Amino acid sequence: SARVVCFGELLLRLSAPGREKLLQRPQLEVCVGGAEANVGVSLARFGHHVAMVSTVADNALGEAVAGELRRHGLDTAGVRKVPGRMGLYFLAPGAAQRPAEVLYDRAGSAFALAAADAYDWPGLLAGADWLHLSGVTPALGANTAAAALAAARAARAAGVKVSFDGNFRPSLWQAWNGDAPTILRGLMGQADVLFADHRDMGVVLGGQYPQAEALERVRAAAADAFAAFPHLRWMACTLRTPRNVDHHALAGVLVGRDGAVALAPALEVGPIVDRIGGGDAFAAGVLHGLIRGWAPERTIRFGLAAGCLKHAIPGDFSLASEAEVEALMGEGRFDVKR
Ligand code: KDG
Repeated sequence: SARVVCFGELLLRLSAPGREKLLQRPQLEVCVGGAEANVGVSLARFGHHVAMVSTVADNALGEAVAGELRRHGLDTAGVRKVPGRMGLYFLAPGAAQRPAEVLYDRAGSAFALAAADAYDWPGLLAGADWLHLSGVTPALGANTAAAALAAARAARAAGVKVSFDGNFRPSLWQAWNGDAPTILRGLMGQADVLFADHRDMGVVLGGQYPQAEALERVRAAAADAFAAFPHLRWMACTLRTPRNVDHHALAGVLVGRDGAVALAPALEVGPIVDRIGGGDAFAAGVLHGLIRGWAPERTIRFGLAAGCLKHAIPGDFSLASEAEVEALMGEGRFDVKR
């Protein structure tokens, strides 16, 4: 197993019960989320040692969030507690013609306000094999953008592999007029593994990708990414075909620096219980395969099955074990369509 450090904001998620709109009834369900923590929880389930690095509010909410991560096997010694507030997000799951609604309430959170030099990266990364980051962290403001870049650079300097999930969130960047292309390019330039599709690459590299087959667009984006980012060895993404709010088809693609493309054929996913965190579960599954040294085909099939399985688990975290993911891969419970 590997030692993985995840750096990012820990959020409380407040969601309307069932298919209700927000506060349709005066009741909300609470769980813990945050893209990087979601990846960490999956990796811990798959047997890795995962340390979370973050900053939370020094109050009962911050305590509860750190405790929840520990309950799922994460090491929280690197979670700083400072006076301030927790970031929140509100969710109203979609239903039929009504799309899901996500409302962030995280401006000025303890994490967003933490100074870039608040983290002792050489110490936090000592003994680690991987550092996982995502594009959510630099989208929160200049402090967190600098912190993410410092983390990635320290990892490179220490020989710790860097995994980066593009996770482009336009509304967060717009809130402070952040220069997403430049900042994301800087981070991707440190990455060994990149989770991103042609849309992310379009934002970062300004590429125009052919209106051809989805797979061709991913291939073109990957070629651009490998040309732009010297350390990059793997790029992975899912290809999603929406059916309706309850159901979609997901395929997976993993491209290597040598141009080899491994495909996981599309799986039909639905009825969807909760799709939030599906991308994080996919990233964790692919990382697990890369850590294990599996062949690219097995790695991407495992990642895709892990991402699909998350859609059947309520909350942000995927609690699926390796055996459960493998059972899904083998069982062909989903229709396999090309
Ligand atoms: O990938 C899941 C995330 O979207 C969720 O946990 C909230 O971190 C979050 C974000 O910034 O969107």
